[in-house]
Amino acid sequence: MDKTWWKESVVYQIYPRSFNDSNGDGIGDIKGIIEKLDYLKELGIDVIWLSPVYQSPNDDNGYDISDYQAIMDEFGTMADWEELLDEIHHRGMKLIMDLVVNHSSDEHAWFRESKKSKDNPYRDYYIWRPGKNGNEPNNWQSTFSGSAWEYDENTDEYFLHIFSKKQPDLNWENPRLREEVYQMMRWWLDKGIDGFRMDVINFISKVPGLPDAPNPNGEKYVSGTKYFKNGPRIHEFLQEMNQEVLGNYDIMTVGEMPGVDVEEAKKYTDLTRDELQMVFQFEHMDLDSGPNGKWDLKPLDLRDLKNSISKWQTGLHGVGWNSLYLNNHDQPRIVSRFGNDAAYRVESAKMLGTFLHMLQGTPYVYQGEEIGMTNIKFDSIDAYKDIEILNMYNEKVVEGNGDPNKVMESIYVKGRDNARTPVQWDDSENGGFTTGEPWLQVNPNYKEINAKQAVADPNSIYHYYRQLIELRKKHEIIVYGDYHLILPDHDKIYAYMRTYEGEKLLVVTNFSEEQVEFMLPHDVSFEVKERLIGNYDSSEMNDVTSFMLKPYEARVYKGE
Ligand code: TEU
Ligand code: CA
Repeated sequence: MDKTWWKESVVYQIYPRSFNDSNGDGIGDIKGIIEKLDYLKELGIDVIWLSPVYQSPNDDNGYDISDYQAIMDEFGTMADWEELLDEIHHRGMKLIMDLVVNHSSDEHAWFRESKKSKDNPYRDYYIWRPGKNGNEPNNWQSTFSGSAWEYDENTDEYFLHIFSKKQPDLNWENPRLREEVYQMMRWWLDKGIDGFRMDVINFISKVPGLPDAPNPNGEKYVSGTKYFKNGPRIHEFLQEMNQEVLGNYDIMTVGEMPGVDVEEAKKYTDLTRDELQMVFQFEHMDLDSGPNGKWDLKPLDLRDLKNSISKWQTGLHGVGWNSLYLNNHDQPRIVSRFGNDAAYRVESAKMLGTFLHMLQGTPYVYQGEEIGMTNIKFDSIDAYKDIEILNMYNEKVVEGNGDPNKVMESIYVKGRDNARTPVQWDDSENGGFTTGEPWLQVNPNYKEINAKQAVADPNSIYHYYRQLIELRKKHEIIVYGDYHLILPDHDKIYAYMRTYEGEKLLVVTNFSEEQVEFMLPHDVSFEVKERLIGNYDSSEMNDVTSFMLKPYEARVYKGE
């Protein structure tokens, strides 16, 4: 397996609006990020992924871009951004930017032109269709509720928007559009950035004809995902992008790909195919949803997690490369989700970090994860800001007859604002995030959970993450070793073995608040040499054939 820097790196995701506010307007900004770079360096971070900082009307917090080559005023200036890049590079870290080119904002100059007339030169930058029998061109549903089509009176046609109606989909069938995107990408790369995270990049090729999706229950709108995920020309487009842009730079690339499976992911990440290096897949994030989508709550069965992760670990081994994540700005906080954010917050956060960081792949840490930030419960829907939450609530409760308590419960468990409350830096007002009024309320637990406390406490989640990251730098087996699941049927213990050049790593994690006994299966041989890390004090050694695990305990042993 080829060794490269991006396989050996640990990435930290910054969602700038919620990271750190330097000027008291309640909104995180670029200068605020610069103030915290030493904190990230000390954590051991190699690469920073910055969620969008481009000019945007913020219908979807920057994922609706009106100018790809300008910085959002609220976040600062291009000079601030250049300083940020310099400061990151000075510290020996790298910066990857978010690339959002499945759609733009409806306020982008291209779309303003495109709307003007059917023969405008920019018309075909977007996906316009006439209505069908007085209705939308097809029955696809928007990710953010309602139809995926918006009617425009001026030209009497509809445009496609898989996300909000302020996020019209770009038409990748148009070679002029593709060339403009490539130029823009080169412009950023020539400024010295180190790669891209590509937003829903597996959605850019749509099935020609944009057919209606099957609708057995006669609903108004239904998911059209199968007509645009991993679409017919997707590999061609990515190969072209690689040839025109990516392949000419030493950079890191990761494609966000809802609905991708292992077989497709092999194609995307097999380096000999010249597409991308990694994908963000969602299988493990969908295990606690029922058949009706993310708001259909279902408890996690640990065996499902084992099946899914193991399939990805072995499937991509030697072919492509995994990204490893449990959090991002779209997902609830993992300690509240797969852990226990009350009695065992510290223990379970460390256990989940251990589970993830000992796998093969490139780990991503989302802001606040390293201090064990938790989900939020606002009493009123009015305190929420996320367009997905607000549209869903409106559709189900305001316009429909859904039970408001049930809907609020699903928002508490799955809403994206769980991940977006401001980072808790210290125990001063607003957690030290801002001296003003924060754009989204700070989680009231900031007095207890904050970075200042975590840095000062050697037993904190922060220092534990720092050690996990350090171990990855010291032991090649953590990066490159292959993976074997052990105890596949156990419903509380997730244990696996890594092997590399005659060495072995044994990772044992307890996903429950019960004491459980671990027993090494008879057909697995392992001789302990060293205990690498664990989330409880444990002097007891060295026989690992059987031992008791405390609630949410995690242990990692090196041996042969
Ligand atoms: O998300 C794409 C995506 O499909 C999801 O993660 C989505 O947010 C979730 O399924 C909703 O339930 C990306 C961005 O990460 C997200 O923040 C944007 O809103 C979206 O694309 C549109 O740009
Ligand atoms: Ca600010």
